[in-house]
Amino acid sequence: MDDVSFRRLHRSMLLARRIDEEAIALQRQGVLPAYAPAKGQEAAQVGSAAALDLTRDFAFPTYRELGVAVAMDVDLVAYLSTHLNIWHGGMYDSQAARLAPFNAVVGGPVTHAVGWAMGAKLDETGGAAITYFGDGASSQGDVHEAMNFAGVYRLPVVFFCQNNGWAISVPTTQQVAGGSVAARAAGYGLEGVRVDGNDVEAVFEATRAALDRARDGGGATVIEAMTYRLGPHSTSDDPGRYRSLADERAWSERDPIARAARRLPEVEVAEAERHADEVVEQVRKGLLELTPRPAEELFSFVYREPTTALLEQQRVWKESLDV
Ligand SMILES: Cc1ncc(C[n+]2csc(CCOP(=O)(O)OP(=O)(O)O)c2C)c(N)n1
Ligand SMILES: [Mg+2]
Repeated sequence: MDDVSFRRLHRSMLLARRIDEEAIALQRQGVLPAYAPAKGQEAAQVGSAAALDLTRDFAFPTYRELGVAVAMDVDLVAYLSTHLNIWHGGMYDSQAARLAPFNAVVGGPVTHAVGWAMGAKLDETGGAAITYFGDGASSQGDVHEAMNFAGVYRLPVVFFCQNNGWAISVPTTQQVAGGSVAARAAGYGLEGVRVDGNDVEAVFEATRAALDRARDGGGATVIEAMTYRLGPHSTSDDPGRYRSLADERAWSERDPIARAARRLPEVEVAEAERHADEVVEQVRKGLLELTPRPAEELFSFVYREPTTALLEQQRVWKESLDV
């Protein structure tokens, strides 16, 4: 990888870390109702998303994909507005950003990505989907059905699992029988790859190869990025109740950002820090300035054409306002 590309990956990871810290601070200050920290997973998220071709690919994130949004250059105020709970989802244009609204249903984005990939194949767009999911999500029935479907129809999709060691308080060892998510790919006729999820360049290369293969009609790949969630599951969680500090410290030593920074001149790291500080300030200001949306929008954009049931709900809601 050339220096410019590597610098860009480091810059995105650092920005993701700083915004993540700011989001936690905003939650503690009562601005965001809740937040799911991504600390420690920046290499997996940024490395994979940076490999996308934004003119034709599409990403389907979970609730923990801030680094993906950063790497895809999504407007971060609009992205984080999802956590403010003032609208259906993030207030960015998903179609333009190539990033679906994030999905809090465990395993949910996986089926969406496979459906999108089916459409891309039928329409011959040449694009590929990437779907994010966790080690915990890999136990969901939906994920297995989606992988089988992708295998049967040879769909252009990359199943990107961030194995961060935990599904809230349940360790991977207690729910991934066989010890590997990537190994399951073989059963569905898919490629399976395990990668060091804290090595941003390795993640980028593995994802780029999988996307190329998908776009060339070679079928889907399961990538299992081995990483660690350094923070709590969410701002309501206390990891001290189920894991040791020694474990967290050991993984902190493998921090993906410090690791990337060691390959860069100090002056570039300082410049990336300065840039991150500037963006954090803008994002904080932007989020604080957001105001609630018109309540009527609760009914907009749910379906392309509203269903009879939805129109009926809207009517009842309007009536209740008149009382
Ligand atoms: C279908 C469904 N079941 C349960 C939950 C509650 N829940 C939220 S996150 C989570 C754990 C997910 O773990 P993993 O897939 O490893 O992702 P991570 O949170 O570690 O990124 C669970 C069980 C949910 N949101 N959706
Ligand atoms: Mg997990």
